[in-house]
Amino acid sequence: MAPTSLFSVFSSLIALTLLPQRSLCQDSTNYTTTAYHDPVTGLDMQRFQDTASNLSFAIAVPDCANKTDFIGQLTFPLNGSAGWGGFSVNQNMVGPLLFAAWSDGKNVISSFRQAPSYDYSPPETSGPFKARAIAKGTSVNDTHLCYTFVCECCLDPTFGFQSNATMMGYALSSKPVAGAEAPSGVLKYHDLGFGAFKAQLDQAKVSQADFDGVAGSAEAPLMPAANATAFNVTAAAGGGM
Ligand SMILES: *[C@@H]1O[C@H](CO)[C@@H](O)[C@H](O)[C@H]1NC(C)=O
Ligand SMILES: *[C@@H]1O[C@H](CO)[C@@H](O)[C@H](O)[C@H]1NC(C)=O
Ligand SMILES: *[C@@H]1O[C@H](CO)[C@@H](O)[C@H](O)[C@H]1NC(C)=O
Ligand SMILES: *[C@@H]1O[C@H](CO)[C@@H](O)[C@H](O)[C@H]1NC(C)=O
Ligand SMILES: *[C@@H]1O[C@H](CO)[C@@H](O)[C@H](O)[C@H]1NC(C)=O
Ligand SMILES: *[C@@H]1O[C@H](CO)[C@@H](O)[C@H](O)[C@H]1NC(C)=O
Ligand SMILES: *[C@@H]1O[C@H](CO)[C@@H](O)[C@H](O)[C@H]1NC(C)=O
Ligand SMILES: CC(=O)N[C@H]1CO[C@H](CO)[C@@H](O)[C@@H]1O
Repeated sequence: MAPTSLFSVFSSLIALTLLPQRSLCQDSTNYTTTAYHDPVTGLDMQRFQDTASNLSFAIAVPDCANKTDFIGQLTFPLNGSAGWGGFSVNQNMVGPLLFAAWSDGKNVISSFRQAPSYDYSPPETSGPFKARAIAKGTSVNDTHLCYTFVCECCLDPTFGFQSNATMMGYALSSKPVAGAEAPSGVLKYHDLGFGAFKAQLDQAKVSQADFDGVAGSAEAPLMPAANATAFNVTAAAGGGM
């Protein structure tokens, strides 16, 4: 899967300048998740790793039908605390449930977003979805962020998740988040990378007991800012490139 064909960009001009760079560079990224044993949670997860940017996203789902929760682990480099990384529940940027995490200099701050267009920081959105940090798998310093979390009610078709395809998107930016102390922080362009990957969720299943064992230690969710807009399910159904 070409990284640039999906999870598109804020302007087609920028897209044109990024496309050749990524496709000409030697890129050993495998855009299908592979097996990953996470030593922190002890879970056998599936993990995507972007070798160009060093962003990785690991996922485990409970072995039980009709579940919308997952345990995720997002890691990526920071530059003097600056930057943000995130994922989309499908291959698109415009429409589906998005998530971003960053550092406020001390802690990991995160929020859910929904992009009505490509051309500005996707506004914060509110809904039944929640991210709850797993403290033993969460750390941040000036150069590195690791956020291990339970994502509750995230893999819902209503929010753009397609259980038949299980493509997901990722993005990474080196740019400082303005107002980083709040979940409404302003996200700048994902200059370090973006794209889609195939999340092999069938192979990311862990027993409900193991899932609950890890999820049970998760902290209270970081609540969205008061002005977050309610998630628009109509827009999620429409999708975008
Ligand atoms: C990517 O990972 C998948 C799943 O493990 C594997 O089947 C495939 O061979 C890998 N592709 C490459 C190019 O390594
Ligand atoms: C990614 O990680 C490798 C191995 O640690 C390192 O050599 C490389 O500089 C890193 N690249 C980026 C963009 O952080
Ligand atoms: C880190 O940020 C500084 C200041 O913006 C910049 O000069 C430098 O190139 C960045 N380093 C990396 C590895 O991106
Ligand atoms: C930042 O955290 C990473 C990952 O835990 C670690 O490898 C690195 O040494 C840390 N950097 C500093 C300056 O502590
Ligand atoms: C998955 O289902 C959605 C919604 O029904 C459809 O739009 C999409 O084309 C399907 N994808 C695949 C790979 O079958
Ligand atoms: C909420 O308020 C913050 C801070 O004033 C602002 O940056 C953000 O764009 C607002 N979000 C929405 C969804 O209006
Ligand atoms: C929700 O999205 C649809 C389709 O993009 C749009 O027509 C509608 O105005 C949006 N609703 C709200 C409340 O923004
Ligand atoms: C309501 C709903 O989504 N039900 C589904 C639960 O999972 C089983 C097995 O995967 C499906 O057959 C149901 O349609």
